[in-house]
Parts: sequence; C-alpha cells; structure tokens
Amino acid sequence: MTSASTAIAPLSWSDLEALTDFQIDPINGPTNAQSRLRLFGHSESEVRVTLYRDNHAWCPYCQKVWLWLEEKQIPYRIAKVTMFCYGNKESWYKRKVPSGMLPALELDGRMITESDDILVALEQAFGPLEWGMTDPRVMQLRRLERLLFRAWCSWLCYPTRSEREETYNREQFKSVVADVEAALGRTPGPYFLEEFSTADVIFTPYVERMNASLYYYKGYSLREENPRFSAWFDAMETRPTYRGTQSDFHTHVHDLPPQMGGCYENGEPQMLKNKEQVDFGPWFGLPDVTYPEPETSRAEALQRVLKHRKDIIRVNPADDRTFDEALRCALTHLITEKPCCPPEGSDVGLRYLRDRINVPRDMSIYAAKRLRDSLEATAALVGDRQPPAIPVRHRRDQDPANFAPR
Ligand SMILES: N[C@@H](CCC(=O)N[C@@H](CS)C(=O)NCC(=O)O)C(=O)O
Repeated sequence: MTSASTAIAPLSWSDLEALTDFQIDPINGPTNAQSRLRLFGHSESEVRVTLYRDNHAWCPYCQKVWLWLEEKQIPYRIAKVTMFCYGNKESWYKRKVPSGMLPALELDGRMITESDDILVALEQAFGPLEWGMTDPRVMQLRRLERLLFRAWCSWLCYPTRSEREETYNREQFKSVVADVEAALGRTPGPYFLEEFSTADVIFTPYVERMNASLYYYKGYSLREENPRFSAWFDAMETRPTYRGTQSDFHTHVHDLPPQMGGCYENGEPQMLKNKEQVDFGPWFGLPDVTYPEPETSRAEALQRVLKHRKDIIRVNPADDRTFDEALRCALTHLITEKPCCPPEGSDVGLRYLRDRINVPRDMSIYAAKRLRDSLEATAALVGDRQPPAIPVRHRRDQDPANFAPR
C-alpha cells in the first residue's frame, strides 16, 4: 500500500494529451496493425492489391499474407472484417466471399482466397520472397510446418484421459520440434533457408501461437527450450515487419480457445506458474519478446488509449465517471511512474481493461506491457477483486462494432 504522501493526483485529459507526441506514419512508416493503406513510398495509383483481413489483427493466415506484403513492400489497401467469434460478419464481405473466411485478396480486380493460393498469386505478380512457394526446399518446409501444426493441435486442443496420454502428446510434439530444429540447423544463419524467405513467413503465425499457448496451457517454453528456435525468434524480432505483426502471450492465450475449439491445461506446477504470470503479471520478462524495449512504449500506450478513450470508458463495466478517473490514474502512473490512487471500487474496471488490451491490434508489445502494468498497479491500490473470467467460447466482449468510427 502507498502512503498518501507519495501518491499523486490524476492528471486531466488535456494534461495527458500534452504528454504524448507519439506518431507513426501509417502509410509509409513501420508495419502496424492500424493502417488502411500501405504505400512504401509509391503513389496510390500504383496500388493493385487489397488485403481483406480480420479486425483483430489476430488471424494467423492473415498474418502470413500481411508479413509477406510488408517484406516485399507491395503497395496495398487493407479492408477489415469481423471474425465470427467477435461479432457479426459484415454483409458487404459475405457478398464478396460467401463463406466469410479470411484472408482474401483482390489482385487487379480478381478475388483470391486461401492464404497459400494468395501467396502463389502474389509471387506470380510480384516475384517470390527469395524462394517461392513451390520451390522443392520450401515445399518440404511447408510440409514440416503442417506436421508441427498437427502435433500442436493434438497436444493442446483435446482433453487427455490419463497422464500417459498427456506425456505421449508432449513427446510427439517434441519429436516434430526436433525435426524443425534440425531443419533450422541445415543453414548457417538463423532462418530456415540461407536468407529470410517465404519459408520463415510460413512458420511465423503458428510458431508464435505455439510459443504462447504451450507456455500457458502446458508449462512448455518452445522458445527457451530449443536453441535454434530461440535464435530464429531473435532474428525475426530484428525485423520491423515482424515486430509490427507480433502479438503477446496474453492476447494469444485468450484469443485461441474460441478459434481452436478449446485449449486444455495440464495442471502441472510449471504451467500454473506460467499461467499466473501471463494473467496477472509481471508481463516484463515473459519469453514473448526479447528485443530491447523502445523508448516510445509509454507514449505509444498513452496515445492509443487517448484515441479511443470514450469507447474504452463506455464499454467498461464500471460506471463512466468512476472509470474516467480510474483510467486517468492508471495513465498518470504510466507516464510518471508514481502511484495515483483511483476511486474506491474501480479495481475491477481497471483489470477488465488490463485483460482486453490486444496486441498488435491496439498497440505494440512493449506498449501493452507498460499499460497492463500500470492498470494492475493502480487497481492494486484499491483492491484485489478480479473481473469475470474472459469468455472461452466466443470473444464478443471484444466486438469491434463498439469501436467503429462514428
Ligand atoms: N485454409 C485457409 C484457412 C483460413 C481460416 O481458417 N480463416 C479463419 C480465421 S483464422 C476464418 O476466416 N474464419 C472465419 C471467421 O472466424 O470469421 C487459409 O489458409 O486461408
């Protein structure tokens, strides 16, 4: 508990606005989830591509195409669509793609679905990302990626009836991981082939989700327990393109269950420890990121909250006046690093928001860690109550309609 003499008063909204000048150029600047148009220095008339992707910047197949376009610096537009588990699918999209599936890509007016077909079509139009989708070595790695994916699903997404079954699933997964480690070891650098290529793009989305989910639901740290995977993740994190698409453990572990039809904990001591840290912090030090924190992380978090503050306050279960003040207290802590006492009873509302920061949809990974940390530290000044558990069958609590431009 903090003594009243060290706690400071919450800053006003206008004070807070004066404290951040965080800005990126969404069109020509670094990869980010908020852009609707990417030009990479080209003119808008050169745009031949529209990527239809999920609002939540979560869909793994969309991430694959997104990363490819960013790496190749192809000018493109982005149209965002709601995934079923978050809300209602837009009718304009169902007219274009009746199944509602994402991603889809419009290339010179032609609609293409299926992420692999999309990459093949993009390669035909703009050339491969080093090695193409049908290159024999890439084909072999694509098959390995699917084997890893299936072993991951078998371990994570089915309840086990015995310890033996759990051990069997774990060992099956680890044996495919050993094959992936061997594949990574076949070239001198950290990537799957001699240079960063399509093969790395193909592995990225699910390996990121495996790292998060196995840490949380199984107590297994893919990134830390496998030296070549570890070097691969570190190399990926040197790329601004990957950093812009990268999510954090908290986002992944709570977005996966409705998408995968369930994720099953094994209840082992390490798992319980990992789960506690992902849910309640500290979020710094988790193996979801290792590159150094940028100096702008606090300013970024503040800017992103200020942009959406009215909707954030409106959807919060706490009453608007109380939460307005509580949120200003957390943001005051974020910027000054000094405790700022929120109104009595605001702990649940602050933790509700802590649980709904989505990376990279809302902000980048370090900005999110800073914000979660300040929301938790501020909530802890007035109580230890937790909000209701995050739903596992759907995520309509995150319906993007609540944040639609008005
Ligand atoms: N095989 C497809 C799979 C695409 C897929 O499963 N997309 C999911 C999202 S990850 C989807 O659009 N589901 C419908 C929805 O959630 O609205 C591909 O590679 O593009």
